[in-house]
Amino acid sequence: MTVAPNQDIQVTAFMGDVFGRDHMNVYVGTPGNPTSTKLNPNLGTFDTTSQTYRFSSYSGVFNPGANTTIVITIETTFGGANSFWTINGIDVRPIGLVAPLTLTKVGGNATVAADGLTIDYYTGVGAVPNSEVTINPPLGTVVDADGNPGNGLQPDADPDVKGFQVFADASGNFGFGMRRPTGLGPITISAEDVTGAAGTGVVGPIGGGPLAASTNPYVLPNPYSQAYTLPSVRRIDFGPAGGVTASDNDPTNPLYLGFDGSSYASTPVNGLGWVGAAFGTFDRGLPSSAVQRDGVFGAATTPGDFEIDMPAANTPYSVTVQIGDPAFQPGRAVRPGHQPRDRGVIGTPVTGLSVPGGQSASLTFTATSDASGRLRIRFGATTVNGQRVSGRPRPSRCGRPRRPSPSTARPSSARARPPSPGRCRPTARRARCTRSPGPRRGRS
Ligand SMILES: [Ca+2]
Ligand SMILES: [Ca+2]
Ligand SMILES: [Ca+2]
Repeated sequence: MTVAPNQDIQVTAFMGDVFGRDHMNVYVGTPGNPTSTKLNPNLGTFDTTSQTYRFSSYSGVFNPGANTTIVITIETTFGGANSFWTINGIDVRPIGLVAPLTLTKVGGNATVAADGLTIDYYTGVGAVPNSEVTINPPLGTVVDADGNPGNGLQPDADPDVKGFQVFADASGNFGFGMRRPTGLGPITISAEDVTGAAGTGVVGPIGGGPLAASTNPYVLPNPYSQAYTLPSVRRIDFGPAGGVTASDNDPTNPLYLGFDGSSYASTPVNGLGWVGAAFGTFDRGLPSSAVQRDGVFGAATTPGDFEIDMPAANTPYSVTVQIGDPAFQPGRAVRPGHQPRDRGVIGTPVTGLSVPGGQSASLTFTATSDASGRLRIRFGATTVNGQRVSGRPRPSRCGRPRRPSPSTARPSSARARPPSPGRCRPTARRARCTRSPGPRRGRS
């Protein structure tokens, strides 16, 4: 097709079928080299085989240089479950004709805590009336397809299309709710009409080649950036993703963050997770409490290091862990500890704690963040149900680092002393702790 030379153009390919398609590529090139530049960044971009959606819309930005003709080529490559390519529509337009969408955070654009729990609402204007807009934040999860927190969470407005869509109203306005990430970000929230007609944020990335625009991915004018801080208190309920998570009347953080055996990525991306490995989860169901019923486990030969990024460096934090398994037989050994590690996390190991099946133990100790604000806690031959980190030494209160109240603060010598397994605090129900004659081999 004919295009104006020497200006950035956006190409949007809408691909799919009622049958699954896979291993498809879309190229943008010139008559002399039609497959020089690939739109899709990888072979999975347009895959719909074994997905819940049947269509995928994807955009990228190209610059044809002195060429006035571009060629778009669609192919299906060897492999995959399907040997046909299909395409439903293509939109090509100068980047200046991508109608700008404007996003606004309800309540004002503010820096908020990356708690992984709170849902923030955003409104958008400038869309084509009654159009379909894909909301695509790099972190966080879009969970509400309208701008109304009072009517529950509306699901993805178009399950047939990859990603989370919302519909604009007759005036081109739309809204959505997004659950905060656990990482520090910051993030640019992208929103784009599935046809490519309007957008804000980031377009692409494309697979690359000589026609790639000068920035890849391409940032549209006036993007919306959301900044975060790391929370001063983290409460984590380990268990399968999407499982039951606990809540109570804690005045600071009434909700626990559900977390599975996923790996730590980085401070900006997730701010917490298991270092260097991913672990399995279990859920024994009722009648155990939401915290106790499920957890993460590892084998005796594979200790688990859980890292949490906290806002303050070189600061003592109170850490409470709850350990046990509602279903396991007596004799299982657990060895929690926060141990010297290769990245400067320091602490004294706690060893020999044994929690019989059907019981759990709560253990509180102080750990000091390193120069980057990181805490790392090692669990050996254990399962862990939940974890809380806060700046006060008492697990029943919330607070900020370095400011324990006089009535609750322990002497510094007591806070620095390693906890004894025999002193651990009983949990709410029938849990108790016993001193083990020594570490025993755990099973999972
Ligand atoms: Ca809603
Ligand atoms: Ca969708
Ligand atoms: Ca749990």
